[in-house]
Amino acid sequence: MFIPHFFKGLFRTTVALGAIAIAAPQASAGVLHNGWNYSIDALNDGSGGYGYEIEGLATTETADSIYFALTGGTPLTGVYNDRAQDDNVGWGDLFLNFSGNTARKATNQGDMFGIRFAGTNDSGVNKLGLYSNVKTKNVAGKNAGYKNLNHYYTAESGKYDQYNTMGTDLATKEDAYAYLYGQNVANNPTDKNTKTRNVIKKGDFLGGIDFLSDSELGTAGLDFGNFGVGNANTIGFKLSKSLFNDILPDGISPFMAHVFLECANDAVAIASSVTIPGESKDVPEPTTLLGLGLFGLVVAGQRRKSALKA
Ligand SMILES: [Ca+2]
Ligand SMILES: [Ca+2]
Ligand SMILES: [Ca+2]
Repeated sequence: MFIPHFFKGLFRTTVALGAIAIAAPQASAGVLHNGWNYSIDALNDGSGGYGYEIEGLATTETADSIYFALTGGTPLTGVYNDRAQDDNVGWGDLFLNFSGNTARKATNQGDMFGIRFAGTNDSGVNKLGLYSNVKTKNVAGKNAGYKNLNHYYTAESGKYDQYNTMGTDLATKEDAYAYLYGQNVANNPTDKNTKTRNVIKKGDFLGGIDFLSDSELGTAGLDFGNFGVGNANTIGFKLSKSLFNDILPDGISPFMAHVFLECANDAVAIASSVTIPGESKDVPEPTTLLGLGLFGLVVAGQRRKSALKA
């Protein structure tokens, strides 16, 4: 069973927090810098040139909002490509998984969230914003891309199989396969069992997102330049934590986020966490703490069980 190192740390943090009932420190993964958590992607694994090169994904939070930022050679509105059905290849949708399970299992169980942030892409949902209970689909075929991940990794003698293939937190293709499809697939990836699912097919709309300008992102502390990237296109947006009311428990929720381009020529993921404020932040009620502890224990327990089976 694949358990990303950082993810394991996050779950431990959650459990410990429930047990000792101390004010929540910000759980972290990836690379922390100036208040943001960064996952820097391989800089030479974008098939087709710089227009299809993801450089990084970063996230942070304030008391009431979650922030995401993406950077690379692909602009928010995509790039012209006459081999795509709509003559345009851009970003897929960003997926958020709080379940502690693989992306496939989370999706099958109705636990996957998705954010459509690229208004010109081929998403199956219309409005930009956050969706719950998402089903996913593949649009790489009509965007002149890789319909499956095995094809991407074996194309051109494996030149796109680079370290940090989906950023810092899914560094190898085995990690990527295991997170997306499960360990069995990671052990034997084929064209058939690694279909690229890169946009929302359908889901329940929870609310919109607010885009952030470069200067707003800078004020918020974003600094891709610290890692030598972020010189071309940086896309940033935030969403209100209130969209997760009655969905996520109060306290720290670890998550995995990932995004592919529409052509699946590049992808990146990040392991991070968000703290959902309780109704009484300073003096948590016992039930809240109990809930938090149980949530962490249940998730950690599920993962241990999975690990035993694998
Ligand atoms: Ca890349
Ligand atoms: Ca397209
Ligand atoms: Ca990548």
